[in-house]
Formats: sequence, structure tokens, C-alpha cells
Amino acid sequence: MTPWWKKAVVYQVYPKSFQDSNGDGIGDLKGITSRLDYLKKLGIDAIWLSPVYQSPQVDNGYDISDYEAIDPQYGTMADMDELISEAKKRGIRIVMDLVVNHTSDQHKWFIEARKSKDNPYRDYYIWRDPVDGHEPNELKSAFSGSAWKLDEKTGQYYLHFFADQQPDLNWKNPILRQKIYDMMNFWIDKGIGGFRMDVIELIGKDPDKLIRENGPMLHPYLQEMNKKTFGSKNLMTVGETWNSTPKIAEEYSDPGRHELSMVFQFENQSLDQQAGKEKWDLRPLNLGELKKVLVKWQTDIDFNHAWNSLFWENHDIPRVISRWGNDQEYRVQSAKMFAIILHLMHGTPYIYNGEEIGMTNYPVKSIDEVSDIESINMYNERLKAGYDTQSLIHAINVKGRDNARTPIQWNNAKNAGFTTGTPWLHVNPNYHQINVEAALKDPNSIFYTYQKLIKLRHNNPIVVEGDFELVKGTVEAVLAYYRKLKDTKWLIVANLSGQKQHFSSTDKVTDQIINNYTDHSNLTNLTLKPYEAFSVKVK
Ligand code: TEU
Ligand code: CA
Repeated sequence: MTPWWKKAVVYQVYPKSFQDSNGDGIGDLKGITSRLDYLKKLGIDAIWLSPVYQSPQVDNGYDISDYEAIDPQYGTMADMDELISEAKKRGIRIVMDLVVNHTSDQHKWFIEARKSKDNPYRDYYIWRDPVDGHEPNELKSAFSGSAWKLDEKTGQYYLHFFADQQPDLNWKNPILRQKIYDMMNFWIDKGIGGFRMDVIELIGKDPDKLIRENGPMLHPYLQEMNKKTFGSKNLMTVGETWNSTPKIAEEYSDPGRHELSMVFQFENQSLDQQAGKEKWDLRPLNLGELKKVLVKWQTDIDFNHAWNSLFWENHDIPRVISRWGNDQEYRVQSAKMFAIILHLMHGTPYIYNGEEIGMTNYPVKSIDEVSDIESINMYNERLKAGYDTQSLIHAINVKGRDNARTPIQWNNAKNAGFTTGTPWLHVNPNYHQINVEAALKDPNSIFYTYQKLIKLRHNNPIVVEGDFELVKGTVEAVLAYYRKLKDTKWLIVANLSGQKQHFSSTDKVTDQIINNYTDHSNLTNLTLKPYEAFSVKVK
């Protein structure tokens, strides 16, 4: 039997920015519950909820100080239980974010661990002596600087692949692993739909050998976790893996290996950065390369023994229409084009909150407007290294994580209906035009394209199971592919560019499926409009 998550569409909620219910300017659980009817109307099957656990919020909740408590800024455990049960009433499952590569430095384990070298919790984390009076080795943090931080009291360094306040857990310790599994079972018992596993590829790390991701113990740990927690339950699990290849993705998701349902892969993220450099070192996107990566992850995975996830956006990456489409003249067309090509592919699609109404990046003018630790640390580090302010702000506007984190634009009222107070992060001023209320009123809005795509997936096995086949010989800016199931064949065609493009096919159209401009009943010598996309049933 096909598991539910193969037919599902998942919607990511970034709680801090979704809906404030009490006027403190911060989104919260009650706010999410109040918007469930909207999500039901969109038609999604599950919500991936970014972290709402107790946290000092150094990294917006990805620094957890108690895995079994709700952060007061988001509400209470009763609010969480209510969200789970209200969602269930609407056929929506709640997938929790599982952040177990590291904790907050305020977690009781770390507070204990740093007290002394022989503290029982010491070995929950990774400690090394200084080497010649400095860091043990050259491992770097994703948030700039060394991955090692000296703890004055005991004179040893601890490992942190992210902020100083996010010490890495020592997965080699079996007692720690069991504590994590107990915590996962606490959440499973609450009736959640599964887990999204933060930077899960790092848990097999071997810092002495400079191994971060894909360490030798990664898969054995996941197999153990599977067995001791969700393995026998009907849950969905998705691992965040920045360094997966199709082969590695198969290792995670082959049902016979009993690890995860699927992983997120990020190969397209490096297409607009200079080779061997960081994401801030920009270069223009080449459409041919984007096409190649998209196709690779459809054809190089054996879907009989693996599964795949599909997404354009999340809370770490910019809005796709601002980045690779057009967020002005062709905002609506390019948003629908990205939706159509992704949602008719093979795999489980994810929608990031606001994507379904075509929310856009919001440029800042100076560093005081930036909230995200990753951007701020990079800015300070590069300023010291002699970069100029203007180019750094430009890079932050193109790639910074705040772009995707501005509050959801619900309506045309003050602060876009997100809060009656002062929003924690600037609301994009384009909310007067771009908001949920306006989208729901307009039958041609991006929202209804997403709604239709979700229905197409639910009602047509070809979208879930059909084979993918690339149409060869198109011009570089045109992506065309078939989905095929038994005698049924759908053709999907998209112009990825803002210029007119040529497309021609001898296929005979038998039905219209979806499009962002007009129907096509004859496919010979078409001139595709900017960002035009359509799908038709063909013979
Ligand atoms: O992200 C992992 C991660 O590698 C990101 O920091 C990534 O490098 C960066 O965002 C790209 O610009 C996960 C979470 O999704 C992120 O929000 C957290 O900050 C991070 O882990 C630490 O938990
Ligand atoms: Ca609030």
C-alpha cells in the first residue's frame, strides 16, 4: 500500500511569522490554530512546524533548551495539544521539527556538562583540549568563525557547527541517544504526524577526522532511531541533508533500510554562488544548470526503492520568484510557473508559508534592519576582512534568511493582519497588494493554482506514481517533461525565462490539465509567453 506521505502535500509554518494572537508581535500556536481553516481550504495534508520548543531564541528556536516544553512566546503545551487535535479534525497532521544535532547552551544537559570534566552530562557534548593554546582544528561554524569555543571554566573547547550557543551533541554516547529517543516517543504519543530532522546528516560527525556530514555512523544511528521510535508507526520523516547525492538519498529513503521516508536535498542552492565559495559570493543563475539539477533528481533516483521531496522555499532560503523568477511585472505568472513544474513532478511537495500567495523578498538598507544571526555574523566577519558595506547588504538582500521570514500577509489592514502590536520583523510593504484576503477574492490568484495542483495530486495517481521522462531537444530556457502511468500520459511545459521562447511537439492533446495563461490544443510551433507553463493530457 502507498504510504499517506507519498500522496501528501506538506505546508511549512514558520511560527514566529505566521499569526500573532495576543498582540506581542510574535506569531504563536493559537494564531496557527486560528488559521487552520485557511490551510484546509488550500488542501494540504500536513504541516511541518518549525520549532516551538522552549528556547532562548538565538536562532529562532533551532536552539532548544527543553524539548518537552513549549516556549512561552508561542503559548503552552495545552495550546500545542489543541493545535494537534484541531488539525486532526481537518485531516491535517502536524510534523514536528526535530533538532537533535545540537541543543541550546541553556539546555540543562549543557548547563550540567560545562560544570566539570567529570560531570555525568559532560560526554553528552564534544570536548577537546586546546592544541598549542588554540582551537583543536580548523573546523568552521556555519555561522562564521571556528566551530570550537573555549569554555573558560574547564579549559576545554566544545564543538558547535552553528552558533556558540548551539553546542553539538555527542551521538557516540548511547545514553544520550536513548534520551533523544524517549523524547521523540513523548511527541509520538501526542499523535503527531512525524518529524522533519534538522541537519540530520551531521549526527555521524567525527570532528577529529574533520568529518561533518555523512559520517560512518550516520546510517546506523538512523536505523537505531527508526527501530526505537517511529519505525512501527505510520509517520512521515524527512531529513534535512545539504550534502546528499541521489545515491545518498536512496540510502536514507530505501524502505528496506528502515531509516527515513525522504530527505530534502539542496543541490540547486549552489547554482547562483561562485564555485568553492560561500552562498554570499554571488553569480547569476544559468537556466540550463537549474534544469539539469531538477531533472537529475527526477531520473537518478529509483522511485521503487527511494523517495524524493520537492520544494522551492523554506525559512533558510529566499523567495523563489524574487531569486529566479520575476517578483514585479510577471510575479503571478512566474509564481504559478514554479508551482506547476514542481507540483507535477515525482515526490512529495512542500509549500513554504506565503509562497502560495507569491510573497517576495524584502530588501533592507542597513544591518540594523537584519535579525538573522547567520547574516549578522557574516557581515561582521567580512567587514573585518575588508569587504564594503554596500556589497554585503546586497548579498544579504539576495540570499539572507530574513527574506523568507517576514510576517505572513493576511490582509490590507495594519501590519498585514499579522499582529495588532509591533511585528518582530518588518512586514513587507507590498502587503497592500499581496495578501491572503486579496488572493482568496481573485479566482486567478496564485493561491488557486496551488489549490488546484494539490487536488490534481490527490485525484490522479499519475502525479504520485507516474514515471518522469524529460522531453529532449527543447531550447535551454524551456523545461518539458512527461509523466506516464500505464496508458496515460501528461505533458508539462514551462518557459523558465522572462523572454518569449519556442516550443513544438507532435503530441496530440486530449485534455487540458492546468496552465498560467491559456489552453493549448495544438502544440506545433508554439511561442511561449514569459514564464508560461501548462500541462495537457496527450496521446
Ligand atoms: O539549517 C541548516 C543549515 O545548514 C543552514 O544553516 C544553512 O547552512 C543556511 O541556512 C543556508 O544559508 C538548519 C535550520 O533549517 C536552520 O534554520 C538552523 O539555523 C540550522 O539548521 C541550525 O539548527
Ligand atoms: Ca504572540
